Amino acid sequence: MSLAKTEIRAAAVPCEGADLVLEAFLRHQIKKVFIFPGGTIAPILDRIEKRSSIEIVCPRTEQGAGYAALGYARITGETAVFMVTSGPGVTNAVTPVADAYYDNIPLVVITGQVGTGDMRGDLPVRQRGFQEVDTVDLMRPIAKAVFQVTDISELSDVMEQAFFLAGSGRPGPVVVDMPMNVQRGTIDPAACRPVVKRSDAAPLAPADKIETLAQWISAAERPVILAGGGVMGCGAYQELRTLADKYGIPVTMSMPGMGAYPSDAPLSLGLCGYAGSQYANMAMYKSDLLIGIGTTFHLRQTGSLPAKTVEQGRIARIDLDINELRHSRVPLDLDIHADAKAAMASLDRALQKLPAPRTAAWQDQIAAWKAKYPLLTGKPSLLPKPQDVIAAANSAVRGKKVIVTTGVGQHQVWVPRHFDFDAPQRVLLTSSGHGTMGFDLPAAIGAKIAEPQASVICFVGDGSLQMNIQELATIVERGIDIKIVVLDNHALSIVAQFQRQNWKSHPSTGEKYNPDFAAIARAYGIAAVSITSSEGMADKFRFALNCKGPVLVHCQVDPGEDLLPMLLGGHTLDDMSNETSF
Ligand SMILES: Cc1ncc(C[n+]2csc(CCOP(=O)(O)OP(=O)(O)O)c2C)c(N)n1
Repeated sequence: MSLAKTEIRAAAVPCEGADLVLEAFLRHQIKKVFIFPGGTIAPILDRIEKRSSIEIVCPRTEQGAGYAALGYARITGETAVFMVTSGPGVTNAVTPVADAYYDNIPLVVITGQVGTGDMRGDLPVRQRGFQEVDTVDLMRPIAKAVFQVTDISELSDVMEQAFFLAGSGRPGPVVVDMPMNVQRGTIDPAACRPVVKRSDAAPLAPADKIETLAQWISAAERPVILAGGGVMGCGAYQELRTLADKYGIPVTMSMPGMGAYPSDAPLSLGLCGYAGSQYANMAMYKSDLLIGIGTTFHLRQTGSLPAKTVEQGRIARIDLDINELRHSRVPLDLDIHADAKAAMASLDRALQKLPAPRTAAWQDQIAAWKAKYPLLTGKPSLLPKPQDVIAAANSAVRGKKVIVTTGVGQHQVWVPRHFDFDAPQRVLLTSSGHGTMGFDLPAAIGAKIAEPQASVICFVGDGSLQMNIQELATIVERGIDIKIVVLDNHALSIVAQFQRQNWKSHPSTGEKYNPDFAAIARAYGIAAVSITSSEGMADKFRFALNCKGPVLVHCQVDPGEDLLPMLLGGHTLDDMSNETSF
């Protein structure tokens, strides 16, 4: 894209704070900004529009803009820019910022703020400026860094730091709060604090620890790799495949790690943890060497008994974040502070000099567990099973490059169980750490903007869809070709299941009235298909997912389906529950 209009700025001396923000965007080759407008962000929007070719993407709410930015960042691998106005714009932005923090997504967030003269500061009053809110304190616990620029001469260097911090090391959101008078203030660029270019180098995999791990792998009889979002973040798919395939090591994945290794490969164990399969969890539990790569060993992956993650065996962990290693939830026998890609390449070199592990018997054992504990697809019912819906969609797009987004709930788990992932060809975007309903639709929009050639499918529960359903308008307005598959069970079913399991009833989560989502889609101008029976479902999916233009597929699915098996609190990984809550 040509950024020719930006040269106009160079001639303007002195310049305004808003020009300096734009200049930082251009220095970092920002091509799109995701925003929801308001008065205190208007000066920067004006500059972007008049003096650059950067595209302003404006969904219908701050959450919509935030999640579109996250989808865009995940797919491009670049830092995305998300801008909101002060006050309610900021408070609405909190949730996507938290998502970026917990799921390591590089994001620069520009928040408008009242002028410095209108700020409450340390006064014991609630508010001085209209739409004033304490952005710094609100964002501090959910951002890698938060800046408030009160001196225009520091603005350019603060922006530089923001981009550096967002994208370096373990990525995340960085917030820059911009008071109105700083955006509109003027300065001679020569008077600005110089912009310091920062760089960092990923920690080198320590040779002695790599050697130790290589020896452990060589001697292991039952090794398992648990690949997490860190493998996806650094694009180390090939290194992981080399390690697993060359040395016969089965691979399981966390939700953010799905696709790091192909779901349908013989050594794949798919999703692990509370919602994974019994065979994946069995393999972790019975392993003699569990190797976590770019994963937090979160409660959701290893259960509530961290000291009993493996029955008898060693645990090694490779991570870029030293604090994660120092404060590992699961006790470690070996920690390796390194970038996953570099560490796996070093590990392969070290393993080449050692006898390969003998894992044939282990692989046979895992095949036996796969046969004994197949993924359940529920009892027959009149309405289609959600698992079958996802499997039908999976078959309909076989061979295509596909990006999948989800909401949060049962459907979020059925997707990695029944849809095949294989990055970078088939990628899953989902809200993992923060687990936010409403991530689904806007993240799909951002993903499609990032990669227009890919097929983008948004699997969404009826509850999650209604969190950001207004983004159907953005889809139409921008002509975005995404396919939306609504799994409508008239329930907030994962919570309903939890309630029934514990208290035998499901107040406020079951038997929800829902509108005809297909009719709603048509009202927005989106083609829609309704599915109420398994008969002909495969053909409907083949048509809906492969035609041109956005389509919403409204599937009425069996409300009597539990997410099973499930790893409940207080149980070890070999002991998932199959007990229905109904
Ligand atoms: C913003 C937000 N509010 C509340 C929750 C708690 N919650 C998790 S899943 C869920 C129900 C989701 O329902 P639906 O999207 O229909 O998915 P289903 O479980 O039926 O597949 C709720 C209420 C959440 N994760 N996010």
